[in-house]
Amino acid sequence: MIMADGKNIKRDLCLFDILKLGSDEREGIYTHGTIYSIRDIGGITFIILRKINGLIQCVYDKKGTDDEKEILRVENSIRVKGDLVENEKAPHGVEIRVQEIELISVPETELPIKVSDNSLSIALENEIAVRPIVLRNERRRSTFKIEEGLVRGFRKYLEGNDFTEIFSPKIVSSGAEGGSNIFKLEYFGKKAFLAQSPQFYKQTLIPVYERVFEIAPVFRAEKHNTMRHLNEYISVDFEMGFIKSFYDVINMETGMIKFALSYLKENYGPYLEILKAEIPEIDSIPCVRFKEAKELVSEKYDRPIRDPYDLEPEEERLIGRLFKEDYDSDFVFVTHYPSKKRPFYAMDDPQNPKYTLSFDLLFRGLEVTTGGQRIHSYKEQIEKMKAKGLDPDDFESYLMLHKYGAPPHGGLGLGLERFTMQLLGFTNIRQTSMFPRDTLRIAP
Ligand code: AMO
Repeated sequence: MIMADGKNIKRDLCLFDILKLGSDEREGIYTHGTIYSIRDIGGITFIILRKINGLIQCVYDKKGTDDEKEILRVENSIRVKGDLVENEKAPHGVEIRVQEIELISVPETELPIKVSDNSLSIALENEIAVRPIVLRNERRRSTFKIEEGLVRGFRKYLEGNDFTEIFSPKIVSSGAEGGSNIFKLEYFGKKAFLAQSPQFYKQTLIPVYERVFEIAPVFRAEKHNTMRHLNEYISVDFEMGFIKSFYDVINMETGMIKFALSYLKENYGPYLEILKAEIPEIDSIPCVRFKEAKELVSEKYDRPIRDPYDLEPEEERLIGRLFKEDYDSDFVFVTHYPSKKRPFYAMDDPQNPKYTLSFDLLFRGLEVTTGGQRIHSYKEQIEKMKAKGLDPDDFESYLMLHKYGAPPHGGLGLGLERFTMQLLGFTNIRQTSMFPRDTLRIAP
């Protein structure tokens, strides 16, 4: 009988192992990978292998047999034995002089596009249809490694600040964010929805854990295809209790972003280099009130204020530009959004209830986060629901939070794909969603 003991998980040398080999360990090494590209120069074959964390060059003195022709094909998985030698022109400054090649697996057919092309000249629409293979391209692979790095950075920071990680249901009985962008489900004869956010659950867990976070998919039935909307995206949510004001949430987010960006720089250097990503330096982030931000932009760029209750995409861009020009900041917190446009759980500003104790974070001119302080008093919450035309009976389980007591609390939701898109200087959110869901697509 086979008994799994969790011990036999060794593999051939990975790229990082290879780069660490001492001068006396470089002969007769074994490694495996998939052939990314092949170049033939004067009878010598240069094979670039795609490995777990990057590319490595293998040099093969071709003998030209039919067997070898079979082995040396793009996307074949192979295992090589050879000596590691230095070559400053090769990726990472080393190459493997191959002695033996073992063929492990062959594709059924050739790739429809050359995935090793750096520029990958293919329109985004067409690219998404063949994402499963385009992801094999180093630039695409790096994009999603960086996204992973961001998530690891956010998670590490929140764990370090005593947040408990939660996993809330995505099939829910009521919408948390209001509006019509909610997917309806048929659930064993009952009305159900796909969660627009983990809002109710993260608040519910405040009296339990005081600080919670979740990084998970959420669903929005956006009916239009835009550069910044997906129908399913990854929301980085946190919620914290015993806050003195929503600036505690703003400060926590500033700390989280600073940490995640340094974590990226420290641990994801090769991927950032491949994409020539410019990581912003942050010391502190300016905060400006919604109304003032609108007026500043209107004055500086001579633009009429059209919608007093929300920011138009162009206004967001201009606020971003203004804070870059005047404060050299890639980020700006816009605070005190009008109550009219904020959900029913947002706490109104006692100084002026037309506005809320809430904020958005703009990164290079695009909203990447919404957050704020929540209502924790039962009576206040019921009143605000009614004022917004909602029936408190539809929110019975959520209202247990208020009914049975909760400390002042607040939190936020950050759109992961939007954040990555801005960080990498992309122009379409589909570039940072591995398998995007929009009105046109549920596959791949
Ligand atoms: P909100 O609805 O503003 O707030 O969403 C929070 C953040 O999620 C991102 N986002 C999106 N990303 C891609 N596609 C979409 N369709 C999409 N919609 C939103 C944005 C946005 O800033 N519960 C609150 C958060 C909170 O207050 O804790 C919420 O979900 O980056």
